[in-house]
Amino acid sequence: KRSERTFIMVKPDGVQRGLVGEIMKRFENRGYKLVACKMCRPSQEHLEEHYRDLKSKPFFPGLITYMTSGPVVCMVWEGKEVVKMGRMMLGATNPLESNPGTIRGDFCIDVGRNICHGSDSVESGKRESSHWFKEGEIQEWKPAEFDWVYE
Ligand code: DAT
Ligand code: MG
Repeated sequence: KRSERTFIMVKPDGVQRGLVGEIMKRFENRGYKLVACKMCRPSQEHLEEHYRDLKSKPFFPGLITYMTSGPVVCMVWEGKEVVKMGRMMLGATNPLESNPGTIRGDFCIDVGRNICHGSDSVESGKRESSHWFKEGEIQEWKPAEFDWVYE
């Protein structure tokens, strides 16, 4: 259970608005472990593959334009139930339905500018982590606080 991984990305609007540190801080503070992190400017093809399940949606072209509009910050976080908790920490897809206290509920308004991405299942956590990171870019390490976070 502790080795579950989720792919979290700060979208171009989150980067432009200076929210990278804030988003990372919430996962760190919770006790989750950062195992990969980089800034990049993904291609249209790379994003179309990432969002392949949404290809038929009317908002797909706009989503790709938004996502290619600037650099993003990609991360992989590891820990107990991190996929489910990551989604909860992000908030609902539509920020207007996100509770205050969640990242989207605290920092954004429109669904097309919802500042962050998080994997929706353990399976997509795996798929997305290896879509965005090469094997050598994901680190295995034991945080000093590990035994103080987990019983
Ligand atoms: P999530 O990002 O919460 O996993 P999703 O995978 O269904 O949501 O959609 C991916 C992104 O696409 C989402 O973060 C914002 C955009 N999107 C989703 N539904 C939308 C809609 N109805 N109108 C505009 N953009 C939408
Ligand atoms: Mg999704």
